[in-house]
Amino acid sequence: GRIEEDLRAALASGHGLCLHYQPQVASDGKVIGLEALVRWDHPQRGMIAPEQFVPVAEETGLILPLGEWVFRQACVQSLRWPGLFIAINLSPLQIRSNGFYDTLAGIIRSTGADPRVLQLEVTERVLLDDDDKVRETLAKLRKAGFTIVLDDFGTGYSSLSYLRKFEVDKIKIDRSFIQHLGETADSANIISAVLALGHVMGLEVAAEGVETAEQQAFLKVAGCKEMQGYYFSRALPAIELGEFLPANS
Ligand code: G
Ligand code: G
Ligand code: MN
Ligand code: NA
Repeated sequence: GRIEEDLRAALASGHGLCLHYQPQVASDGKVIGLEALVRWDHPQRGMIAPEQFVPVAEETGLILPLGEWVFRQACVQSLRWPGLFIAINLSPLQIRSNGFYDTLAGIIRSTGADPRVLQLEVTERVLLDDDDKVRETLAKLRKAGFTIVLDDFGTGYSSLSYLRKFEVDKIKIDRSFIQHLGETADSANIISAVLALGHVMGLEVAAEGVETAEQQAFLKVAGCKEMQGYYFSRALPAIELGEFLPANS
């Protein structure tokens, strides 16, 4: 279809795609990292959301060159923001693709980026098959210094067994739990329990989708040390991030 052809052209020319960055803050409000989120400024249709073209890219195989483009771009940008981590979303198809580790390692070498400031966000979807290849790839990436993050935590199936089978460093509590805070006691209880679980397992725990001062206050008291959401900032182009960055960057 049209989206496929146009995306192919955008990837070939390098025009139209860009990354926006959403700050992630510590409990004192200080920015500690940024999540890279891909955007596409289509020549005729204007800004297209990733929900519309990432699935097309996954169906057509274009997710591999798109994912490489995102990763390289984030690596280059990471060099300009020392002291901040950059989180990059990975499609399950990327992680299962042949040579994925070598592809990332090659981009790390050619850009000079430091894997220790790069966080790779994977969803439970990638872990569903429980295959050895995925497990090995993630373990290798972790050994190379990348931080592995389990994104949208709590929305998939049997999340808890993944924590045992796959080595991850960090979990990101899905925004649906944060959004329902204050409606019933359930969300608050689940969030508190996930924080406790993560912490006894030695994992970092982040909350996403924080939109209000009340949600931020609850999470802080509950011991959540990393937060992200519209309350702090939406995703912004790199040049608009100035006020969120440390003074020297
Ligand atoms: O801002 P938001 O609309 O950007 O993102 C919508 C969805 O698209 C999220 O689920 C997010 O994880 C996904 N997404 C954003 N950027 C990327 C990317 O670079 N690669 C992949 N695979 N998914 C992305
Ligand atoms: O799936 P992933 O967690 O990577 O999602 C990133 C998506 O979440 C992006 O679409 C981003 O725009 C969106 N997002 C970020 N902060 C908030 C928030 O506070 N509320 C809501 N509803 N969405 C958010
Ligand atoms: Mn994410
Ligand atoms: Na998420």
